[in-house]
Amino acid sequence: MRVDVLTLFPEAFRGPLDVSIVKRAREDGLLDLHVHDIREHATDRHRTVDDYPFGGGQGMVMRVDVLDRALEFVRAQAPERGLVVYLTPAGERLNDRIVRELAAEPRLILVCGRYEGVDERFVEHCVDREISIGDYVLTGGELPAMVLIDAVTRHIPGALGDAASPEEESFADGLLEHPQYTRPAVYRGWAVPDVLLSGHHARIEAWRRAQRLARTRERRPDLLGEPNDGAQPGGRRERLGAPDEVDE
Ligand code: 9D3
Repeated sequence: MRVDVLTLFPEAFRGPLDVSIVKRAREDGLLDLHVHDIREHATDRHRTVDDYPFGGGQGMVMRVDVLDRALEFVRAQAPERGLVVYLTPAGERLNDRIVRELAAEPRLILVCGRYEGVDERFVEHCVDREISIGDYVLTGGELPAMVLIDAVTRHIPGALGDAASPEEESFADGLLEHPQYTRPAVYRGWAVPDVLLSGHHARIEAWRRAQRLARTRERRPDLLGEPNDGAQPGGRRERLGAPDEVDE
């Protein structure tokens, strides 16, 4: 898959996409990532990319002409048309279904906004999809674009290696994960649940299932089809039960 990013801050993309699975996918040629500086497509001597909003209001708006030239320049670098995704707080909220849809594309062109956003004519005529990563305000679309690239990369065949498959993961079946433990079995008196050391596989599976359901009911009732009425406890996590007093 080819991914092109249009941004005013190309340097933001060094680092997060140069580690772990995404790094490997790029080295293996599974992900062909190109980051482009929108400012290179400004034409005046001050290299202006934004201007005041018509009708008044706060902040600045990214210019349709600069964005359109940047898009056409980038688009011409490869034969695939590319699905144009604009990262915006006003977009559809990203989820597992959308990630899978985007991962099936041969090419994505991600547009990162800064300031108050981009001229709506660019959205109307050039953008295929508007995506938000959640209901909180960030300073720009760069981190959301990196989130999207990371999530999509995991779905490129071969990117996770032979063992792992994104098909059978949490969210695929709509429940949160059960807790995981490894050695030592007791640390500072903190003991691993007995059932996991029992070797009784049916009981272990039943315990894990119950944990997944309890966690989902407590933390994400919306995943169980309950309306999200905002009445979840929230805040600092509860620590249930007495401290385990077990010798190491
Ligand atoms: C005045 C209204 N603001 C929207 C809530 C303006 C505004 C604030 C911050 C416009 C853009 C931004 C920068 N954020 C993004 O570009 C962004 C974003 C986000 O802030 N949260 C979640 N997902 C995304 S995707 C792009």
